[in-house]
Amino acid sequence: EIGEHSTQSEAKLFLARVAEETGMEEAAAAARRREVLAEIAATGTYSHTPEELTHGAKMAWRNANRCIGRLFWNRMHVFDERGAASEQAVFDALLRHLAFATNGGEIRPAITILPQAGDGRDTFRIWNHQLLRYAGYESTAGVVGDPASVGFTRICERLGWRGEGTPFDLLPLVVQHGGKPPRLFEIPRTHALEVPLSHPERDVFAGFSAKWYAVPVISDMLLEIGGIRYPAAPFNGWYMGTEIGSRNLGDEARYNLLPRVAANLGLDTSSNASLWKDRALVELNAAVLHSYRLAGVTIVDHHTAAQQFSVFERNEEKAGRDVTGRWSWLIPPMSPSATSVFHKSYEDRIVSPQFLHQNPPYA
Ligand code: HEM
Ligand code: NRG
Repeated sequence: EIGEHSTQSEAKLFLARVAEETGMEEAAAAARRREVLAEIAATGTYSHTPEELTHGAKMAWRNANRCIGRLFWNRMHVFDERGAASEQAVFDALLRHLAFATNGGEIRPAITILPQAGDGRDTFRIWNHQLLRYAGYESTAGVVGDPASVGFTRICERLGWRGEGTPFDLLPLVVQHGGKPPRLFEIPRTHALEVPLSHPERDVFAGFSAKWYAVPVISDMLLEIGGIRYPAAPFNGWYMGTEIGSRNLGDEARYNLLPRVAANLGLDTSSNASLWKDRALVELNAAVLHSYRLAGVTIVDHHTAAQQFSVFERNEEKAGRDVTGRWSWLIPPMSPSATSVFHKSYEDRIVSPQFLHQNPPYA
Protein backbone atom coordinates (compact mmCIF):
# COMPACT_ATOMS: atom_id res chain seq x y z
CA GLU A 1 0.00 0.00 0.00
CA ILE A 2 1.19 3.49 -0.97
CA GLY A 3 0.64 5.02 2.47
CA GLU A 4 2.66 2.35 4.27
CA HIS A 5 5.43 2.66 1.76
CA SER A 6 5.80 6.38 2.22
CA THR A 7 5.59 6.07 6.01
CA GLN A 8 8.40 3.55 5.75
CA SER A 9 10.69 5.71 3.64
CA GLU A 10 9.89 8.86 5.61
CA ALA A 11 10.61 7.00 8.84
CA LYS A 12 13.94 5.70 7.59
CA LEU A 13 15.08 9.15 6.50
CA PHE A 14 13.99 10.72 9.77
CA LEU A 15 15.57 8.05 11.98
CA ALA A 16 18.87 8.34 10.12
CA ARG A 17 18.88 12.11 10.60
CA VAL A 18 18.01 11.91 14.30
CA ALA A 19 20.68 9.26 14.88
CA GLU A 20 23.24 11.49 13.20
CA GLU A 21 22.22 14.74 14.87
CA THR A 22 21.89 13.30 18.36
CA GLY A 23 25.03 11.20 18.13
CA MET A 24 23.40 7.80 18.55
CA GLU A 25 25.56 4.67 18.65
CA GLU A 26 25.51 2.75 15.35
CA ALA A 27 24.12 -0.41 16.97
CA ALA A 28 21.37 1.41 18.82
CA ALA A 29 20.35 3.25 15.65
CA ALA A 30 20.22 0.03 13.64
CA ALA A 31 18.15 -1.70 16.32
CA ARG A 32 15.69 1.18 16.47
CA ARG A 33 15.39 1.20 12.70
CA ARG A 34 14.54 -2.52 12.63
CA GLU A 35 12.02 -2.03 15.41
CA VAL A 36 10.24 0.81 13.57
CA LEU A 37 10.14 -1.07 10.25
CA ALA A 38 8.67 -4.10 12.02
CA GLU A 39 6.07 -1.92 13.69
CA ILE A 40 5.10 -0.36 10.36
CA ALA A 41 4.92 -3.81 8.71
CA ALA A 42 2.65 -5.07 11.48
CA THR A 43 0.41 -2.04 12.06
CA GLY A 44 0.88 0.34 9.13
CA THR A 45 2.29 3.01 11.41
CA TYR A 46 4.67 3.52 14.34
CA SER A 47 5.11 5.71 17.37
CA HIS A 48 8.02 7.94 18.25
CA THR A 49 10.22 7.59 21.30
CA PRO A 50 10.18 10.69 23.51
CA GLU A 51 13.64 11.56 22.14
CA GLU A 52 12.48 11.29 18.52
CA LEU A 53 9.41 13.37 19.29
CA THR A 54 11.43 16.09 20.99
CA HIS A 55 14.14 16.31 18.37
CA GLY A 56 11.62 15.98 15.53
CA ALA A 57 9.57 18.93 16.79
CA LYS A 58 12.71 21.06 17.02
CA MET A 59 13.69 20.06 13.49
CA ALA A 60 10.23 21.15 12.29
CA TRP A 61 10.83 24.60 13.77
CA ARG A 62 14.29 24.66 12.18
CA ASN A 63 12.63 23.88 8.83
CA ALA A 64 9.87 26.50 9.13
CA ASN A 65 10.57 28.53 6.00
CA ARG A 66 8.43 31.49 7.03
CA CYS A 67 9.96 31.86 10.51
CA ILE A 68 12.59 34.48 11.27
CA GLY A 69 12.90 33.23 14.88
CA ARG A 70 14.69 29.98 14.09
CA LEU A 71 17.99 30.75 15.85
CA PHE A 72 16.41 29.27 18.97
CA TRP A 73 15.16 26.05 17.35
CA ASN A 74 17.08 23.86 19.79
CA ARG A 75 15.66 25.64 22.84
CA MET A 76 12.04 24.65 23.00
CA HIS A 77 10.21 22.73 25.68
CA VAL A 78 8.30 19.75 24.31
CA PHE A 79 5.22 18.58 26.19
CA ASP A 80 4.50 14.98 25.24
CA GLU A 81 0.71 14.83 25.60
CA ARG A 82 0.13 11.91 23.25
CA GLY A 83 -1.73 10.17 26.05
CA ALA A 84 -4.52 12.77 26.20
CA ALA A 85 -7.81 10.88 25.87
CA SER A 86 -10.56 13.48 26.36
CA GLU A 87 -11.37 17.07 25.45
CA GLN A 88 -11.00 17.98 29.13
CA ALA A 89 -7.54 16.39 29.25
CA VAL A 90 -6.55 18.42 26.17
CA PHE A 91 -7.86 21.64 27.73
CA ASP A 92 -5.90 20.95 30.93
CA ALA A 93 -2.75 20.34 28.85
CA LEU A 94 -3.30 23.61 26.97
CA LEU A 95 -3.59 25.52 30.25
CA ARG A 96 -0.33 23.95 31.44
CA HIS A 97 1.24 25.01 28.14
CA LEU A 98 0.02 28.59 28.53
CA ALA A 99 1.29 28.83 32.11
CA PHE A 100 4.69 27.41 31.19
CA ALA A 101 5.06 29.54 28.07
CA THR A 102 3.92 32.77 29.72
CA ASN A 103 6.19 32.35 32.73
CA GLY A 104 5.22 35.71 34.20
CA GLY A 105 6.29 37.47 31.01
CA GLU A 106 9.66 35.79 30.47
CA ILE A 107 8.31 33.79 27.57
CA ARG A 108 9.53 30.26 26.93
CA PRO A 109 9.13 28.56 23.54
CA ALA A 110 7.09 25.36 23.88
CA ILE A 111 5.03 22.84 21.96
CA THR A 112 2.30 20.51 23.18
CA ILE A 113 2.03 17.36 21.09
CA LEU A 114 -1.36 15.62 21.11
CA PRO A 115 -2.15 12.14 19.72
CA GLN A 116 -0.95 11.26 16.22
CA ALA A 117 -3.26 10.47 13.29
CA GLY A 118 -3.67 7.17 11.51
CA ASP A 119 -3.12 4.67 14.29
CA GLY A 120 -6.80 3.79 14.49
CA ARG A 121 -7.54 5.96 17.51
CA ASP A 122 -9.40 9.25 17.30
CA THR A 123 -7.25 12.36 17.17
CA PHE A 124 -7.98 15.86 18.35
CA ARG A 125 -8.34 19.08 16.47
CA ILE A 126 -8.08 22.51 18.01
CA TRP A 127 -10.41 24.72 16.00
CA ASN A 128 -8.75 27.99 17.11
CA HIS A 129 -6.06 29.54 14.92
CA GLN A 130 -4.19 30.58 18.09
CA LEU A 131 -4.91 29.61 21.68
CA LEU A 132 -5.24 33.30 22.56
CA ARG A 133 -7.03 35.52 20.06
CA TYR A 134 -9.64 38.24 20.06
CA ALA A 135 -13.17 37.85 18.73
CA GLY A 136 -14.50 39.88 15.82
CA TYR A 137 -18.17 40.88 15.53
CA GLU A 138 -19.70 42.15 12.35
CA SER A 139 -22.06 45.07 12.94
CA THR A 140 -23.71 47.69 10.77
CA ALA A 141 -21.02 50.14 11.93
CA GLY A 142 -18.24 47.78 10.83
CA VAL A 143 -16.35 45.10 12.72
CA VAL A 144 -15.90 45.32 16.48
CA GLY A 145 -12.74 43.47 17.50
CA ASP A 146 -10.43 41.53 15.18
CA PRO A 147 -11.81 41.22 11.63
CA ALA A 148 -9.58 38.15 11.15
CA SER A 149 -11.72 36.32 13.73
CA VAL A 150 -15.18 37.10 12.33
CA GLY A 151 -15.73 33.66 10.80
CA PHE A 152 -14.46 31.70 13.79
CA THR A 153 -16.36 33.96 16.21
CA ARG A 154 -19.58 33.14 14.37
CA ILE A 155 -18.77 29.43 14.74
CA CYS A 156 -18.29 29.90 18.49
CA GLU A 157 -21.60 31.73 18.73
CA ARG A 158 -23.33 28.93 16.84
CA LEU A 159 -21.88 26.56 19.43
CA GLY A 160 -23.51 28.60 22.18
CA TRP A 161 -20.78 31.08 23.11
CA ARG A 162 -21.55 34.77 23.75
CA GLY A 163 -18.79 37.33 24.02
CA GLU A 164 -19.04 40.61 25.90
CA GLY A 165 -18.73 42.61 22.69
CA THR A 166 -15.58 44.58 23.50
CA PRO A 167 -12.84 44.99 20.84
CA PHE A 168 -10.68 42.57 22.85
CA ASP A 169 -12.80 39.58 23.92
CA LEU A 170 -10.71 36.44 24.27
CA LEU A 171 -12.26 33.63 22.27
CA PRO A 172 -12.96 30.30 23.98
CA LEU A 173 -10.91 27.20 23.17
CA VAL A 174 -12.72 24.81 20.86
CA VAL A 175 -11.51 21.21 21.09
CA GLN A 176 -12.82 18.35 18.98
CA HIS A 177 -12.24 14.64 19.57
CA GLY A 178 -12.69 12.46 16.48
CA GLY A 179 -16.04 13.08 14.80
CA LYS A 180 -17.79 14.22 17.97
CA PRO A 181 -19.24 17.71 18.33
CA PRO A 182 -16.55 20.08 19.61
CA ARG A 183 -16.41 21.24 23.23
CA LEU A 184 -15.89 24.86 24.28
CA PHE A 185 -13.72 25.98 27.19
CA GLU A 186 -13.33 29.50 28.53
CA ILE A 187 -9.67 30.41 29.19
CA PRO A 188 -9.23 31.68 32.78
CA ARG A 189 -7.88 35.27 32.94
CA THR A 190 -4.97 33.92 34.97
CA HIS A 191 -3.74 32.08 31.87
CA ALA A 192 -4.02 34.93 29.38
CA LEU A 193 -1.41 37.58 30.07
CA GLU A 194 -2.11 40.83 28.21
CA VAL A 195 -0.17 44.03 27.67
CA PRO A 196 -1.87 47.45 27.74
CA LEU A 197 -0.37 49.57 24.97
CA SER A 198 1.03 53.04 25.45
CA HIS A 199 3.54 55.26 23.68
CA PRO A 200 6.61 56.50 25.59
CA GLU A 201 6.01 60.15 24.61
CA ARG A 202 2.78 60.72 22.71
CA ASP A 203 -0.84 59.74 23.34
CA VAL A 204 -1.18 57.81 20.09
CA PHE A 205 -4.03 55.67 21.48
CA ALA A 206 -6.25 58.59 22.53
CA GLY A 207 -9.87 57.51 22.03
CA PHE A 208 -9.08 53.80 21.77
CA SER A 209 -7.36 51.85 24.54
CA ALA A 210 -5.47 49.12 22.78
CA LYS A 211 -3.85 46.01 24.19
CA TRP A 212 -2.51 42.71 22.92
CA TYR A 213 -1.86 39.29 24.43
CA ALA A 214 1.62 38.26 25.47
CA VAL A 215 2.02 34.86 23.80
CA PRO A 216 1.32 33.82 20.20
CA VAL A 217 0.40 30.10 20.26
CA ILE A 218 -0.36 28.79 16.76
CA SER A 219 -2.80 25.93 17.21
CA ASP A 220 -4.14 25.04 13.75
CA MET A 221 -1.05 23.65 12.01
CA LEU A 222 -0.19 20.00 11.50
CA LEU A 223 3.20 18.73 12.66
CA GLU A 224 4.70 16.03 10.43
CA ILE A 225 7.64 14.02 11.75
CA GLY A 226 9.09 10.99 9.95
CA GLY A 227 5.84 10.27 8.11
CA ILE A 228 3.73 10.58 11.27
CA ARG A 229 1.14 13.35 11.41
CA TYR A 230 0.17 15.28 14.54
CA PRO A 231 -2.94 17.34 13.63
CA ALA A 232 -2.87 19.12 17.00
CA ALA A 233 0.51 20.38 18.16
CA PRO A 234 0.20 23.99 19.32
CA PHE A 235 3.51 25.85 19.60
CA ASN A 236 4.71 29.23 20.74
CA GLY A 237 7.67 31.54 20.82
CA TRP A 238 7.47 35.26 21.56
CA TYR A 239 6.32 38.10 19.34
CA MET A 240 8.35 40.14 16.91
CA GLY A 241 7.01 43.68 17.40
CA THR A 242 5.97 44.24 13.79
CA GLU A 243 3.53 41.31 13.90
CA ILE A 244 1.43 43.39 16.28
CA GLY A 245 2.40 46.97 15.39
CA SER A 246 2.43 46.69 11.61
CA ARG A 247 -0.01 43.89 10.86
CA ASN A 248 -2.48 43.15 13.68
CA LEU A 249 -3.05 46.79 14.60
CA GLY A 250 -1.96 48.46 11.36
CA ASP A 251 -3.53 46.42 8.55
CA GLU A 252 -6.64 47.99 7.06
CA ALA A 253 -8.30 44.58 7.25
CA ARG A 254 -7.36 44.18 10.93
CA TYR A 255 -7.62 46.84 13.68
CA ASN A 256 -6.82 49.57 11.14
CA LEU A 257 -5.29 52.00 13.65
CA LEU A 258 -3.08 54.03 11.31
CA PRO A 259 -5.65 56.79 10.62
CA ARG A 260 -6.36 57.20 14.35
CA VAL A 261 -2.67 57.19 15.30
CA ALA A 262 -1.90 59.69 12.53
CA ALA A 263 -4.69 61.96 13.74
CA ASN A 264 -3.42 61.73 17.33
CA LEU A 265 0.04 62.65 16.07
CA GLY A 266 -1.37 65.62 14.18
CA LEU A 267 -0.12 64.38 10.81
CA ASP A 268 -1.35 65.63 7.46
CA THR A 269 -3.46 62.70 6.23
CA SER A 270 -4.68 64.57 3.14
CA SER A 271 -1.57 63.70 1.17
CA ASN A 272 0.08 60.31 0.65
CA ALA A 273 3.35 62.15 0.21
CA SER A 274 3.31 63.41 3.78
CA LEU A 275 4.17 59.77 4.58
CA TRP A 276 1.63 59.84 7.39
CA LYS A 277 1.12 56.08 7.15
CA ASP A 278 4.84 55.45 7.48
CA ARG A 279 5.17 57.85 10.42
CA ALA A 280 2.13 56.32 12.12
CA LEU A 281 3.55 52.83 11.57
CA VAL A 282 6.82 53.75 13.22
CA GLU A 283 5.13 55.23 16.29
CA LEU A 284 2.68 52.33 16.56
CA ASN A 285 5.56 49.88 16.46
CA ALA A 286 7.54 51.95 18.96
CA ALA A 287 4.53 51.84 21.29
CA VAL A 288 4.30 48.04 21.05
CA LEU A 289 7.98 47.51 21.86
CA HIS A 290 7.86 50.07 24.67
CA SER A 291 4.73 48.55 26.22
CA TYR A 292 5.96 44.94 26.21
CA ARG A 293 9.24 46.05 27.71
CA LEU A 294 7.43 48.07 30.38
CA ALA A 295 5.25 45.06 31.20
CA GLY A 296 8.25 42.74 31.41
CA VAL A 297 7.01 40.61 28.51
CA THR A 298 9.53 39.17 26.05
CA ILE A 299 9.39 40.68 22.56
CA VAL A 300 11.96 41.18 19.81
CA ASP A 301 12.27 44.12 17.42
CA HIS A 302 12.67 43.27 13.74
CA HIS A 303 16.28 44.49 13.50
CA THR A 304 17.41 42.22 16.32
CA ALA A 305 15.33 39.34 14.95
CA ALA A 306 16.98 39.72 11.54
CA GLN A 307 20.43 39.74 13.14
CA GLN A 308 19.53 36.61 15.08
CA PHE A 309 18.36 35.02 11.84
CA SER A 310 21.77 35.78 10.30
CA VAL A 311 23.42 33.97 13.21
CA PHE A 312 21.07 31.05 12.56
CA GLU A 313 22.16 31.01 8.91
CA ARG A 314 25.82 30.90 9.93
CA ASN A 315 25.16 28.15 12.49
CA GLU A 316 23.38 26.04 9.91
CA GLU A 317 26.15 26.49 7.40
CA LYS A 318 28.68 25.31 10.01
CA ALA A 319 26.48 22.30 10.69
CA GLY A 320 26.45 21.50 6.96
CA ARG A 321 22.74 22.11 6.51
CA ASP A 322 20.96 24.27 3.92
CA VAL A 323 18.73 27.05 5.20
CA THR A 324 15.48 27.17 3.26
CA GLY A 325 13.10 30.11 3.57
CA ARG A 326 10.25 32.08 2.09
CA TRP A 327 11.57 35.56 1.47
CA SER A 328 8.18 37.26 1.38
CA TRP A 329 7.46 36.06 4.93
CA LEU A 330 10.96 36.47 6.35
CA ILE A 331 11.23 40.18 5.59
CA PRO A 332 9.60 42.27 8.33
CA PRO A 333 6.54 44.40 7.48
CA MET A 334 8.35 47.63 8.36
CA SER A 335 11.60 48.95 6.90
CA PRO A 336 12.47 45.55 5.39
CA SER A 337 15.39 46.92 3.38
CA ALA A 338 17.06 47.95 6.64
CA THR A 339 17.48 44.25 7.49
CA SER A 340 19.85 41.68 5.96
CA VAL A 341 17.15 39.23 4.89
CA PHE A 342 15.82 41.74 2.36
CA HIS A 343 19.09 41.63 0.45
CA LYS A 344 19.32 37.85 0.17
CA SER A 345 17.31 35.18 -1.58
CA TYR A 346 16.05 31.94 -0.14
CA GLU A 347 14.97 28.63 -1.57
CA ASP A 348 11.41 27.86 -0.46
CA ARG A 349 11.85 24.07 -0.45
CA ILE A 350 9.87 21.75 1.80
CA VAL A 351 12.01 19.86 4.27
CA SER A 352 10.62 17.32 6.75
CA PRO A 353 9.94 17.38 9.72
CA GLN A 354 7.67 20.34 9.10
CA PHE A 355 4.65 22.34 10.15
CA LEU A 356 1.86 22.25 7.55
CA HIS A 357 -1.35 24.16 7.00
CA GLN A 358 -4.39 21.93 7.07
CA ASN A 359 -8.05 22.41 6.20
CA PRO A 360 -10.11 23.95 8.98
CA PRO A 361 -12.30 21.30 10.63
CA TYR A 362 -15.33 23.59 10.40
CA ALA A 363 -17.20 25.19 7.46
C1 HEM B 1 6.19 32.33 11.40
C2 HEM B 1 8.81 34.87 14.56
C3 HEM B 1 9.08 30.95 17.38
C4 HEM B 1 7.29 28.26 13.77
C5 HEM B 1 6.80 33.36 12.08
C6 HEM B 1 6.68 34.75 11.71
C7 HEM B 1 7.42 35.46 12.59
C8 HEM B 1 8.00 34.52 13.52
C9 HEM B 1 7.61 36.96 12.62
C10 HEM B 1 5.87 35.31 10.55
C11 HEM B 1 4.46 35.45 11.06
C12 HEM B 1 3.55 36.22 10.20
O1 HEM B 1 3.98 36.99 9.32
O2 HEM B 1 2.32 36.09 10.44
C13 HEM B 1 9.12 34.02 15.61
C14 HEM B 1 9.76 34.45 16.82
C15 HEM B 1 9.83 33.36 17.62
C16 HEM B 1 9.25 32.24 16.90
C17 HEM B 1 10.24 35.85 17.15
C18 HEM B 1 10.44 33.39 18.99
C19 HEM B 1 11.01 32.36 19.59
C20 HEM B 1 8.57 29.88 16.65
C21 HEM B 1 8.40 28.54 17.17
C22 HEM B 1 7.92 27.78 16.14
C23 HEM B 1 7.77 28.66 15.00
C24 HEM B 1 8.69 28.10 18.60
C25 HEM B 1 7.57 26.32 16.11
C26 HEM B 1 8.02 25.43 16.97
C27 HEM B 1 6.80 29.14 12.84
C28 HEM B 1 5.99 28.74 11.71
C29 HEM B 1 5.65 29.92 11.04
C30 HEM B 1 6.30 31.00 11.76
C31 HEM B 1 5.56 27.32 11.34
C32 HEM B 1 4.76 30.05 9.80
C33 HEM B 1 3.34 30.24 10.26
C34 HEM B 1 2.35 30.26 9.14
O3 HEM B 1 2.60 29.70 8.07
O4 HEM B 1 1.25 30.85 9.33
N1 HEM B 1 7.61 33.26 13.18
N2 HEM B 1 8.85 32.68 15.68
N3 HEM B 1 8.18 29.91 15.35
N4 HEM B 1 6.99 30.49 12.83
FE1 HEM B 1 8.09 31.55 14.15
N1 NRG C 1 1.61 36.87 13.07
C1 NRG C 1 0.83 36.13 14.05
C2 NRG C 1 1.63 35.05 14.75
C3 NRG C 1 2.41 34.15 13.80
C4 NRG C 1 3.54 33.43 14.48
N2 NRG C 1 4.49 34.31 15.13
C5 NRG C 1 5.31 33.95 16.12
N3 NRG C 1 5.29 32.65 16.41
N4 NRG C 1 6.02 34.84 16.70
C6 NRG C 1 0.26 37.13 15.08
O1 NRG C 1 -0.47 36.74 15.97
O2 NRG C 1 0.59 38.29 14.98
N5 NRG C 1 5.82 32.12 17.52
O3 NRG C 1 5.71 30.87 17.65
O4 NRG C 1 6.44 32.81 18.31
